[in-house]
Amino acid sequence: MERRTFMEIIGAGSLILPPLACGLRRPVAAGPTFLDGIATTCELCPNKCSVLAVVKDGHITKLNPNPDNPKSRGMLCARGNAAVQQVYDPDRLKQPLIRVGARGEGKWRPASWDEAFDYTAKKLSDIKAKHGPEGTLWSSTEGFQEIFFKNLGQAFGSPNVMRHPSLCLASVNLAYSMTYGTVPSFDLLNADYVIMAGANRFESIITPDTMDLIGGTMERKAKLIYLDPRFTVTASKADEWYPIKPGTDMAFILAMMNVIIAENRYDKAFLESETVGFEQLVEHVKPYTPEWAEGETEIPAQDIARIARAFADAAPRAVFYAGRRSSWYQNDFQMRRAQALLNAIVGNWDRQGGMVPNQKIAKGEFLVLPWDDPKAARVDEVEKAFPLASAKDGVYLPLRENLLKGQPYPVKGWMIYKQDPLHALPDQGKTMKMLDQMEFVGVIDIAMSDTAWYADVVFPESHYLERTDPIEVMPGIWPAAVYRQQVVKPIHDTKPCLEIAQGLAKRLGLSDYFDYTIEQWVEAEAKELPIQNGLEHMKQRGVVAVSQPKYGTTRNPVHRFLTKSGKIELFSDRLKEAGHDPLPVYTPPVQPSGGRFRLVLGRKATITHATLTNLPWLHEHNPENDLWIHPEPAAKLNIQSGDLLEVSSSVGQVRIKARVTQEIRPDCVFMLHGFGKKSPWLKRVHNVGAADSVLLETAWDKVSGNAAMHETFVKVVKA
Ligand SMILES: Nc1nc2c(c(=O)[nH]1)N[C@H]1C(S)=C(S)[C@@H](COP(=O)(O)OP(=O)(O)OC[C@H]3O[C@@H](n4cnc5c(=O)[nH]c(N)nc54)[C@H](O)[C@@H]3O)O[C@H]1N2
Ligand SMILES: Nc1nc2c(c(=O)[nH]1)N[C@H]1C(S)=C(S)[C@@H](COP(=O)(O)OP(=O)(O)OC[C@H]3O[C@@H](n4cnc5c(=O)[nH]c(N)nc54)[C@H](O)[C@@H]3O)O[C@H]1N2
Ligand code: SF4
Ligand SMILES: [Mo]
Repeated sequence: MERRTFMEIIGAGSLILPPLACGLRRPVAAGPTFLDGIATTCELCPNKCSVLAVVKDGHITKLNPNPDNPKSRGMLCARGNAAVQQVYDPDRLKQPLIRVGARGEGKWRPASWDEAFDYTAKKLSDIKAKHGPEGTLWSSTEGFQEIFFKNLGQAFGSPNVMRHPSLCLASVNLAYSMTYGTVPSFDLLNADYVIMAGANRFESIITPDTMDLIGGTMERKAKLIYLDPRFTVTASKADEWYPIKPGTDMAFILAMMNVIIAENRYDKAFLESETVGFEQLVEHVKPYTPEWAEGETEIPAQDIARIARAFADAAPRAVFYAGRRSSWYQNDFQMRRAQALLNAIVGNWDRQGGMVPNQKIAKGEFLVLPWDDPKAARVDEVEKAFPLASAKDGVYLPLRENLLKGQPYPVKGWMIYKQDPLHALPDQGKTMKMLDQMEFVGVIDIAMSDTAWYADVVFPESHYLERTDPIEVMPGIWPAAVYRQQVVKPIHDTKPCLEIAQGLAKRLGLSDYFDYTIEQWVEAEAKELPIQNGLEHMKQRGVVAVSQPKYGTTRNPVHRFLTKSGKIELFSDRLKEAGHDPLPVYTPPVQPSGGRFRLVLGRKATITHATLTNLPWLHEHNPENDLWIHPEPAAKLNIQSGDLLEVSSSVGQVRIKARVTQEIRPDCVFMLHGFGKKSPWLKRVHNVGAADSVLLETAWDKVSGNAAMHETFVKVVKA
């Protein structure tokens, strides 16, 4: 694609959506597709939008959005478009590599796949002989081939299969599960009143919420109230923006409940029939008045009271939106529980424009030979320390603490799939120590990430446009099953994760667990799709979806919520039994002292986490990160935009340029993720800007074990 065309598509600085999406206001029912291309599914972030890839003479020339998918609403964002460039990126991994110099020295020798498999299998077998299979850690982030990597770790016998949620959304998921027995979606397409607290939907894209919010606020005029210490793009599109004092959202929510209950604006019939613990909640929120909350949040009491009334009046078409990345504070679970309770008392559950339990699309499953359960307990001791958390996903930061102490047993091998722990975990120095104490580190990636740079063997996975992956069901109000099929043959010596797992399995004596092809796997899944000739349909269209959402499926007298009481639990006995507050109790956050600032994090529409900053089309939009600082403290510190700063926390120090802006509160600073790379192969961002993970301190939420990434205070001086 011509560069100019691409720039036209992504626009300049606006919300980054191609023209088709802007013209598309409603979910598209399955119908004829007027766009050409091979149907597949984007892998550049967790949304998995549907794509039609245009191929000319064996070369991908363009990616179009596929309007069949009601979840992606005919949208393909700037990152999704830039995937073309990723395939042909000269900086991508092109063949297996084995380290020859010291770790991090950057001396590699290209290896054949046989060599890379033999070498890795020998190392893993040696560790198993010495420490047992539990002496290995298998960590990964979501992706359609992640299942094969997890299966290999489990078949190997390790209990230490560690997924990403405890860096991302574990606390919000647990809060809604403990309350409703499930994690719902929010019907932004039909809501009349939306409150978002630090859910930066116009930059942190979640489908279909981002597109529905555009429809909602710009076309349908639904009210959007937005709380964020920063003036984000979402703030700029909101009806009201409040630069809330960080860490005080729970005070705002409790005060809203105080008003709604005191003024009898709650849904009495719903509370009586569907919930337990309302009497306790009534007593609990009495002290939390708007006047009290004003002192905590710095949001005027009259605004809190007015918003509470308007929210209750608009219900059930009113939502306090849950947010996605809930790795904020040490009381994150309880803050999200407070949101869940606020939604419950206005009765927006399972109603159009409210909070709706997710629907799914049926699909088949390929049955693999079962392996034995691991003999050892997990090294993160999740069952003991966080009995309510998801034991199968684990808790990453407590795991790192234990691992560094060698407790309860040593872990000496680390296999990593589609994850960059040096950037994804707070305190990069500590993660580096964790890498250092490993006898073996193997990374499966598409790029030479920083973690790959410190590995012993790097396995290049084929790009998503070069692979066929399992069919995945994306649950939601408009659920979809999506398919990723190979668009072009791998252009370098790369393999999909399944074949990497099979290569290792063969040498580890585990081949029986991987005795199938991706085609057989997909065929088994497609057989039970609710459509005729499922596989053929998927190859042609890439999507099976519902044309209309279902509301109210759980609003009937026989429905039981998947909680202990079978009802929505406002007061939670299970929390009490586990030693936690059964109703959310507010504790004021510790404030930065001694001229320090709270470091807050967030995203931009053209970056995914710590990646894509090296890709030319996107790099142009994000050449370097900088530190947002308010003009008042900047003046005191004699800092001007562009000045080089030294920013330090108790665990690290970075140099980064200043951006003096009123778009942030005076007590916070902010920087984007994805810069200050150690890997010289990411040449545009190698030593450019700074990595937030260097500064972030280790802290986690007490109930879920989710990382708490807004608890770090930093000192800022001119360099
Ligand atoms: N400091 C800080 N830490 C954070 C966050 C933050 O905002 N700031 N956000 C948190 C959140 S919400 C999340 S979800 C996590 C995400 O944490 P990570 O999953 O580590 O996120 P990414 O930076 O996207 O890194 C993914 C890696 O996968 C590689 N990759 C991409 N596509 C493929 C593929 O198809 N196959 C393979 N094998 N590899 C691929 C990329 O090159 C990259 O090295 O980070 C968490 N940690
Ligand atoms: N473009 C893009 N889109 C993405 C992703 C991506 O990497 N890039 N990643 C996807 C993933 S995995 C996730 S988890 C989601 C994350 O999406 P979100 O859940 O929206 O999270 P963040 O973008 O990290 O935004 C957090 C916001 O909270 C604000 N904030 C900080 N402290 C407080 C506070 O105390 N109170 C309030 N009210 N606000 C606060 C920050 O300033 C920031 O703007 O985005 C998804 N979508
Ligand atoms: S939001 Fe963008 S990057 Fe994420 S899946 Fe969709 S098109 Fe791809
Ligand atoms: Mo995330």
